[in-house]
Amino acid sequence: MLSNERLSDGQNGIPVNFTISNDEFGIASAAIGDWDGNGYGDFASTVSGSYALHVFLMGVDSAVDEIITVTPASNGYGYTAPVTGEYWGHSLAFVGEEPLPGSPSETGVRLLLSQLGAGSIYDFLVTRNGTFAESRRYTQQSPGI
Ligand SMILES: [Ca+2]
Repeated sequence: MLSNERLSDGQNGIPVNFTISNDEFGIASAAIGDWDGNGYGDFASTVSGSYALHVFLMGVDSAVDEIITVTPASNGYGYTAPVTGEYWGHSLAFVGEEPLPGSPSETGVRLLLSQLGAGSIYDFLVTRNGTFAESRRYTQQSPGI
């Protein structure tokens, strides 16, 4: 291991009081490559208790340069917000970086996110300005599943 940094409230670029006690901050995380092209690997992480998906753009000395947050209230989500007992973001996987529809010079990150309790998997294309360029939900009732 070349480095080991803890990211939590008030450390390494995480604002004070960014997390909430028992909110399941970081329950799922995924490396997303170097989305902003600054030479440092970036990652995404979920907060299942408050239905948030954060993208952390990393910088020098494992410090967070920027945090991009999307939630079910963000533009482009398109589905009913989860309710208590539905663990939105219980697991997370990075699919890839791809051009944004209608704005091919910009890229978004495509992520798969599960919603435990609701039997759903979401396929999101997240933008740098904290919106969903695409949002799809798959359930047992989806065609082909
Ligand atoms: Ca980066």
